[in-house]
Amino acid sequence: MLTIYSDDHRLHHGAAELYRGQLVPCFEMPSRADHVLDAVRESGLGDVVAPDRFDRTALTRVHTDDYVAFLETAWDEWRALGETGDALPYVWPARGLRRDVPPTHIDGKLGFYAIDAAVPITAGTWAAVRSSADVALTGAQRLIAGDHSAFALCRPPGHHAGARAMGGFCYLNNAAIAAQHLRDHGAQRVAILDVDYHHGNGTQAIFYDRGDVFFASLHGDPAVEYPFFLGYADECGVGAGQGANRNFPLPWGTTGPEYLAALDGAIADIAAFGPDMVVVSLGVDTFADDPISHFKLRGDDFVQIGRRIASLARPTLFVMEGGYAVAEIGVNVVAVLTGFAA
Ligand code: FKS
Ligand code: ZN
Repeated sequence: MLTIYSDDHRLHHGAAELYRGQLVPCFEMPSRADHVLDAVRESGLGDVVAPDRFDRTALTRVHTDDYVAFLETAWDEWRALGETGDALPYVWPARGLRRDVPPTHIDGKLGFYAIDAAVPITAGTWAAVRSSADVALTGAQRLIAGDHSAFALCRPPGHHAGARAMGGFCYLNNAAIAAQHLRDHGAQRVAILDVDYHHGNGTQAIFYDRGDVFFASLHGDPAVEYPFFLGYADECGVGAGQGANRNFPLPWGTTGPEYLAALDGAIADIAAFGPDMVVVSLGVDTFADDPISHFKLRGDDFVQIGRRIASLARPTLFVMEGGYAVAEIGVNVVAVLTGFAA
């Protein structure tokens, strides 16, 4: 299995995020990707290659033009205020406020285009974000070219980003952009399986009214877990997308066997949908020692995830999402990938 990776991810390194009333160092940090890359290289999984550059139009197949334009210029607009620290939103168009008029001031734009404050914008954020999408698109292109699998070692992650919103460390939705690229270049039906600990609200919302892209997600119950406002079991899709969305909210403390039982359900749904190709939003923050999550998966559980995905017997693109136990993130990612490849 080929891994696609770019050092450009380093250009995005937020200083701090708000966590329980304190500013703490960002959990989503460059060393995460370094550990995954090291583990991939040690594993003998296959070669590591640089991404190709894709047209901006590959991004606007999923995101709105005004949102991409916001991401492209946000840092320059922030710097023009005389600021040198990270740009962060602080006000949002919540209930009772207008969300039909995009503000022109950067402070307003940051909130208009964000679902939360976990999305610092730095001088290098756009370059890193664009490169992260290129990594996913290059992986998708490998499947189109006939490869059976590929691993897009993306950073920053993507699954919380909606068509017109950033959030939860995510700016462009790499998995959604890759899935759309597969649709645009041959695949009639694509399934996205999201095994990150957090619900992939952005991916769900992007494809919610479509019958050609199936979305299944296993995640911490949104009643008690970020992103809180999407990810319940009764969200099944609308219109042409009715029945093409499936959520498996799971309680804090979920163990490997319990998780794998739910995964069997998701795999069965995907098999019934009959996709030509599969995209996996691969987060390993389901790990027992993850500092911000509450599942109890370990070692062989990750191998089993990979094996079950392989049972679908479809060309499969793995797209890196979360995982914050930095020292173990590489081992856990490689466990999924080698479980798939075995
Ligand atoms: C800690 C509280 C939680 C936001 C959590 C975001 C999780 C991101 C992720 C992704 F895959 F996108 F990276 N804050 N401050 O793991 O789902
Ligand atoms: Zn996560």
